[in-house]
Amino acid sequence: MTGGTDPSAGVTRAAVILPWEKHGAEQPRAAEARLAEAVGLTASIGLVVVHTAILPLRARRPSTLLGDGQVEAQGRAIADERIDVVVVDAALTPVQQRNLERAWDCKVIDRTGLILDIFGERAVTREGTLQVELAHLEYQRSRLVRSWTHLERQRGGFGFLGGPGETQIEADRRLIDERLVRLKKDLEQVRRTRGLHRSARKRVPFPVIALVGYTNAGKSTLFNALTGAEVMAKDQLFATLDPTMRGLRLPSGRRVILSDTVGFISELPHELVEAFRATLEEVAEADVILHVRDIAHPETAAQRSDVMTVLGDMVTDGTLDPDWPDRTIEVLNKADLLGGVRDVPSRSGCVAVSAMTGEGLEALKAAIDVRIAAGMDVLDYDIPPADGARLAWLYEHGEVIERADEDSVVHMKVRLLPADRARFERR
Ligand SMILES: Nc1nc2c(ncn2[C@@H]2O[C@H](COP(=O)(O)OP(=O)(O)O)[C@@H](O)[C@H]2O)c(=O)[nH]1
Ligand SMILES: [Mg+2]
Repeated sequence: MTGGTDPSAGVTRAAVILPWEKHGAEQPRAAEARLAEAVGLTASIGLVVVHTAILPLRARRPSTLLGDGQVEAQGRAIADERIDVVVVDAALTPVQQRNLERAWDCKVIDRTGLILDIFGERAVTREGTLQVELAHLEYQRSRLVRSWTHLERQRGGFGFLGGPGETQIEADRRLIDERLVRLKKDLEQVRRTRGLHRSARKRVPFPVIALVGYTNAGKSTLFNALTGAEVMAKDQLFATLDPTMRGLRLPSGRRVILSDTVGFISELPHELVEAFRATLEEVAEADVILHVRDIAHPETAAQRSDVMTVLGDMVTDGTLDPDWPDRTIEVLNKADLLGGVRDVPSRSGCVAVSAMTGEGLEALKAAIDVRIAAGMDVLDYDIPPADGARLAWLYEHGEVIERADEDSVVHMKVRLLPADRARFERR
């Protein structure tokens, strides 16, 4: 994030404003849920949200989107709260964005801009980074063009001679176009060699558990509750290590790595779909997928099918193995809001929990253990007693089911992950 920061406090103070068009009877709750999502997204890039508002939209004013009275009232709150950045949870034209920045004397970003920031921070793979950069440049380019035509219109009669603004924007546009061409080439190249990269990355020493689900479903809360980490939610700004991966020991004693991913976002702007998919790549690498759901959300069923559809599409384009449902546990989170885990209707493959109260977490860990074991191979190895290193390796990475020691050989029966089996047999 750029924009005004308060160096003494070390935080960027943000407001989140949701322009809301009235439709449908259910709307107050839907608006609250949408605002909560936008607040969650804003907080996820380290901004501190100190002011929020839901503003009914009567007409979409071309100059500011919002009405004059709304702009003024928000301006007072923004000054009072010493706000550095305002997130407007809507699509703003470049003109609207600029006019609001002038009226409020602070940085203004719209929904697409915010989401691009989040993706930019969270893209891990080379392909993901390129994909996000591509979406970012296309966004910038569209802003350039539109603000240029606007300036031309303002300049009126003498615009046809081409002012300094025009040549500058032409030059910027050319630069962006060149960069776009290069990016697309790089992206093609990376895609062609994707298989190679993937097998190289497969060498993480422990099984990986990926959390997926909508923003605000409780992924980070669950991540913290399971790993006992306190840093995530509030201190993200100061975290130097990758805050999205952390180790965890399961009831069996097995160590795994938990990986928090970018959340699904309602009504994802069309031009960001590819970039979002790219951030989900780590899911394809995971040994177990935890699909975290907010079962108290008004649209919980629609959210679930969105997640299933996107994962299904990843199978179609070859990014995800078709067996992913076998490796997935549906986590029915926020059970406390429905009266506790016993009051949540459940099916097999689902575990009801409350990441907030901790209820159900032991059952969830046990379920993860079962999933991992189900994906393991049971193997027999004969190892010379002197080969302590290989024996130790099996204890460290596998589950020893039986051991029979003879003078010249140790018979071992162990459960190993397919990847570990390959690694062991290569030694
Ligand atoms: N009542 C309740 N709230 C929860 C629970 N888990 C998370 N939350 C809240 O839901 C909001 C979003 O949580 P967060 O972990 O940031 O969601 P993420 O976007 O999926 O990472 C926060 O305000 C959490 O405090 C839960 O089990 N019960
Ligand atoms: Mg989160």
